[in-house]
Amino acid sequence: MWMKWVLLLNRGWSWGRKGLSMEGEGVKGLACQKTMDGKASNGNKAVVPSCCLKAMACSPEDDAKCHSTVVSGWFSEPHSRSGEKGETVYFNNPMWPGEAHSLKVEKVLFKDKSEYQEVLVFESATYGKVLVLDGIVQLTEKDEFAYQEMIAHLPLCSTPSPKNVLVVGGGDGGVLREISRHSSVEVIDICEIDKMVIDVSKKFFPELAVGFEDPRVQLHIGDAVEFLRKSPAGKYDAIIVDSSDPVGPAQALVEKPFFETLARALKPGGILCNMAESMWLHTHLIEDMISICRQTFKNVQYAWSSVPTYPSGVIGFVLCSTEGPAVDFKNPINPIEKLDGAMTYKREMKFYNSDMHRAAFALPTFLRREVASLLASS
Ligand code: SPD
Repeated sequence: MWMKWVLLLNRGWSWGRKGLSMEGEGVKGLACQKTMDGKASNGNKAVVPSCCLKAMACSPEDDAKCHSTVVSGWFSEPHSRSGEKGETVYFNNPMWPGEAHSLKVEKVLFKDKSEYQEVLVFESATYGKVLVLDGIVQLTEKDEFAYQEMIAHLPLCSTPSPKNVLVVGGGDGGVLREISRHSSVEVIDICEIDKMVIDVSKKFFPELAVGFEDPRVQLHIGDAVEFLRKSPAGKYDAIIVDSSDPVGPAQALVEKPFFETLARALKPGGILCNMAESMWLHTHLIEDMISICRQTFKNVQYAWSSVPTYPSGVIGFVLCSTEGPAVDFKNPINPIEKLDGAMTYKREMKFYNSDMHRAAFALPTFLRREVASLLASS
């Protein structure tokens, strides 16, 4: 837990007398009594569940109640609970302070705590089944393909004939399903830390979990940092990091040592595609990722896609390539339309095509300026 707090501090979070606050973001004044040494103000060792940490619900009474994410028939992304008079009380989420994203719940289908996080599946009124980890929407049946298709094909269509591919995270199987469309691929390693996510996906999201049925898939359950340390250098043509947000189990996945390990595992000219949050909400996080990647990789680019059920309705990707044959990310060298049967393999593609690929790198002016200056300065 201490480690997590140190990492949060490194990314601009700070513990004040009243709790966790994000510099410049105006998230202050919550009644938290934890201190820098990880102790509660009464001197006892403080144990903060990761989802509570995310929700900044760190007063003892809120710790006890903050796991119920469905209140009055609605799921809300900042954790919520019933107040004393039956009213809905929302906690702030440090990843998107001051806003809430809600889906109407028809039925809760599954709720449990794994070793790493709280796992929730519910049937929503308008987005089909929804998978939620530690109170944060990971996918819905209605819009999952926008994310899975882009995070898989942006890298794989940017390299001539990918053979060895690694997925970090991605336990729902959706990214595997997309990689399977590429017949050049011989090995698809996946390293997912939480077996419960895989089991839940197999039970409730068969259209995604179908990805695990491909005989090229080799599943490794464990910590990706450890897995990569043991991987032979230069093994992969492409690595796709399909993680949850960088608080909780996915925290180490946005730190420099992790990117160095990824670069080591890639071939010369190998490609990394990393989930990179929202340009509207996480400019600092994106800037940090780009500067870290710039120190480690030869070529770094930012792309994005629309996903209605992610906060602010968009999600980004940082794409990098290692020293070696040059990669032109913006113009797919391995177009999906020319890969025999790829667009209809097992199920019709719904979002990605070569035009969407090129368009994904078109950045709004505020971000283009930011990215250009980061790439020029490092
Ligand atoms: N803010 C949510 C980001 C979730 C990214 N991972 C989604 C996993 C889908 N395979």
